[in-house]
Amino acid sequence: MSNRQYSQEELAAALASMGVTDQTDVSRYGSGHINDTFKVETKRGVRFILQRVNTDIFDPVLLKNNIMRVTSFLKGKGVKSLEVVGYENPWRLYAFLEGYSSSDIVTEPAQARLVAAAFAKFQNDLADIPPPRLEDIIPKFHNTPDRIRQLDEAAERDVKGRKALVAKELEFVERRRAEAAKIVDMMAKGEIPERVTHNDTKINNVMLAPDGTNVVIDLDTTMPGSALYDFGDMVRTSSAAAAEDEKDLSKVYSKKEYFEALVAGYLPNAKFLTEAETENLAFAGRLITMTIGIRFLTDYLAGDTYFRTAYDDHNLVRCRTQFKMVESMEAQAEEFEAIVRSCKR
Ligand code: ADP
Ligand code: GN1
Ligand code: MG
Repeated sequence: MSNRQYSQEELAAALASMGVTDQTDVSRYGSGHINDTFKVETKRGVRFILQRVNTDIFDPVLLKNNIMRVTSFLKGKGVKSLEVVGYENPWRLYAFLEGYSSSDIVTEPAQARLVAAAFAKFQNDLADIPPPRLEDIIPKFHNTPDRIRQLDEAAERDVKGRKALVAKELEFVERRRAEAAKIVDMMAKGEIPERVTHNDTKINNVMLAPDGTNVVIDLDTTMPGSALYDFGDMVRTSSAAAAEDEKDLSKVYSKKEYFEALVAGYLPNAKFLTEAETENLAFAGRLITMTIGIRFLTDYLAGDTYFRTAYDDHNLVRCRTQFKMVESMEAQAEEFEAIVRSCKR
């Protein structure tokens, strides 16, 4: 997505539509790839997060419906969550989570443990949200075979003439096609259950406070899904030794002690997991990491229309980082499986 510019008048009108007229500063905030996020300071000293929802990606009406249902359900349960102050599509205003911070990379195992416990609790908290089923806000969001289909299409069209530059990456995917359908197939056969999941459990979507409390944010993709993809995306981002877009691939690998901390934080708090789910936790890390890499590669081939990018080859750099992470997880597969087995006991 291009970095759309907003005039102060446009931002002021959005804020006014949600009752805020005393802002002293409105500035870009955070490192999300999808929405346009701003921090708002006011004369009263109260701060807000202002967001313009990416309407190229989300149906804003369905999204608002999901967000209002999820946040009010959690609030009713006394679970600290995003507090919706105003919602006038495509704009919305959240209370600023004072005292909490998010990071793009884990720096100690204890942090990975907290993140995994937070997402397990999130899944648990939403397990009994009353019907109707939440909207599939982005259909087939974590459907790896469908993501490969989209990659094939983008490579076929090759609108930017970039296909020749990514032969190695396409080959990487080719070699792993056979295992791509494992989770969706298990779901289709009823071997693993559908749950209400977050679907974007990357490290910067949970805010932590120094006292260890946390708030799960970025609820846009909270919808029916698999706990496996949720755990897998924690492995992708919270076991990584380097940033998602690190160019020096020698710095990119999956840290065993962070993986161990993730399992230790997740399993005791995700008592709902079935045997079949537990058995596939380590595999899920590899699969979603490949899937996100495929999405970055697809966007690179399609001309960078989906993820926000900061420079020309940004999506390609991100793809290579993901694929390096996959290789690192593959190399440690047996050790990771053993960690899950021993933690389960
Ligand atoms: P995106 O969908 O683009 O990733 P997010 O909703 O994750 O957008 O927001 C981007 C970043 O803004 C987050 O990673 C976090 O650092 C910050 N952020 C979001 N909501 C809040 C909030 N309520 N309080 C403080 N910071 C927030
Ligand atoms: C996007 O919104 P953000 O930056 O937290 C994306 C995720 C990807 C992630 C990769 C709605 O997450 O699916 O895993 O980038 N969100 C959407 O960093 O596509
Ligand atoms: Mg986010």
